[in-house]
Amino acid sequence: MKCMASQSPNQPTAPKPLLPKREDGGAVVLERRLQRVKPPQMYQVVVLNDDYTPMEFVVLVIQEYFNKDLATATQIMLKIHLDGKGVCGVFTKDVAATKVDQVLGAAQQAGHPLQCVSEPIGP
Ligand code: TYC
Repeated sequence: MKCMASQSPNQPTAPKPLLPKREDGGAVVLERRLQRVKPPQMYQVVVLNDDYTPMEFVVLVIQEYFNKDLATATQIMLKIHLDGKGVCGVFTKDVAATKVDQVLGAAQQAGHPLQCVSEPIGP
């Protein structure tokens, strides 16, 4: 039988430790890492005032596509009516584009000139 110089042939060997011995006294080193992902550009969906679309229709649209309750939708509609425009929600680019399409589609189908756009927000 071949054997290594340091070990005698019939000597039982000590069981191998399951974990390697730590020589750092259990110290934990926290590394500061650069953040690698930035939040996506967000877009606000803005509904515009006009002289012809009925208030009730605007309230329904805001409830339906922006998940607002009646009171909130009414407040937003009145703000649009008084200020000329109002933000109905803030979304990622694709979702905002879909909301604009849905509002314009509903307005067109009902024969109203309601306008809606999406705008990037933030610095
Ligand atoms: N100005 C409209 C009216 O008096 C109501 C209205 C509100 C229209 C909001 C569009 O986005 C709008 N009938």
